[in-house]
Amino acid sequence: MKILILGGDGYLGWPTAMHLSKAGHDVLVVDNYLRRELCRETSGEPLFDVPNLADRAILWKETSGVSIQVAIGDLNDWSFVSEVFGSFQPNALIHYAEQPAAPYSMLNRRAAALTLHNNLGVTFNVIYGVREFCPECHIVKLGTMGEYGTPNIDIEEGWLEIEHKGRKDRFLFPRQAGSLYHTTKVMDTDMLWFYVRMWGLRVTDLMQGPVYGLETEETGGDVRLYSFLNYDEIFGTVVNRFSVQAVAGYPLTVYGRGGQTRGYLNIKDTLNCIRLAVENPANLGELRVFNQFTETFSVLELAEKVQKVGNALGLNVQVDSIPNPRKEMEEHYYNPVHTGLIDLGLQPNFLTDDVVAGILETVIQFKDRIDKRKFVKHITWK
Ligand code: USQ
Repeated sequence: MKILILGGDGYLGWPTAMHLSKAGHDVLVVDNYLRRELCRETSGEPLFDVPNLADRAILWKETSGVSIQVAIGDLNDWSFVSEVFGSFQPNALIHYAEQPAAPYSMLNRRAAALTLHNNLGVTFNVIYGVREFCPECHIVKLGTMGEYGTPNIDIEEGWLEIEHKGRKDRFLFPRQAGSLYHTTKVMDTDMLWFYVRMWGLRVTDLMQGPVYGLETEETGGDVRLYSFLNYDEIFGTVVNRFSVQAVAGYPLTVYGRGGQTRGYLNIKDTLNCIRLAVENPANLGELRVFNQFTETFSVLELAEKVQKVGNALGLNVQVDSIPNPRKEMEEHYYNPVHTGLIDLGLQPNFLTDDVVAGILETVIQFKDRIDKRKFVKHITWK
């Protein structure tokens, strides 16, 4: 298939490009380096430098023999979208091209506005790009489990049948996001669902939990092919942050009581889920939703796991509870369904001690580059 990867420079974009090109697809990655710019602006540089897309594509060609095409530009700019969609004519596109950090979206008005305009503007242009240039193209959109929040009922896979006063209908599962970033994903889903109903688009919306890890089948242990490892308070996600804190000898920053439970997945499983979704497309006129995670943990359970494995590696890992900068429930019910991707054939890579050790060992190679000032920046939701 001809596959466009929008946001192809990101934590997931580049590994996805390697994975799908290795699987035999014709891949074009698109990015405007926004994430790199925002990381620099907020002193959130990743643990090690990552080459730009053109250089990564050359490196990938040298190591795998497989080509990835690159286009640099802003998907909020319609003329750029027209050029890319019109000339490439994709069969499928993976839409990662969003400002991905919840804390960044809560930083100040400017950051909030950027998140809103970028995320919704790109989704809107993608919808128009598909309608105008490739109406049968399958849109695979990265949503988030955070769209659902933490309701006191089981979370279904996207849809809920409701019986009201003796009548029944099927609706999108109620959503109540916990940050402006997560709210833009709710709005994306609503916009996609609207155009699925109006224009018969073909869409898969992946409600993904926080991802961890760097190593994939394609990197083969070559750190030059690794993605960004962010560990700062804004762009770092919890397992990756705890791993860097463990290596730095910095007490793991559990927010509040640490009972916040989420569905997590290994970066390898993100790639498998994306490939399964692309290779088994939704129908025209269908908004298909999958809950994309493999196991649930509380934050405290994650900290204890990293502590146990870190100590076995000779690190002295402490766990701290710090005031929660976010507004979220620290004790809550959490039982999301996640059978759709398993039914398509996903075979999960769980968060075993070996996987945690692998992340810690990678971080240890870059121990000297850890800047402890990045761990806590006091960005609050208030
Ligand atoms: N947390 C801590 N200590 C830390 C960092 C985080 O206790 O040092 C807690 C947070 O309060 C939260 C949980 O860990 O309860 C997860 O936080 P996170 O920063 O790993 O993830 P989050 O901000 O929710 O966002 C990440 C990705 C986002 C994706 C989302 C999936 O950045 O792009 O959409 O995970 S989900 O969380 O399911 O919404």
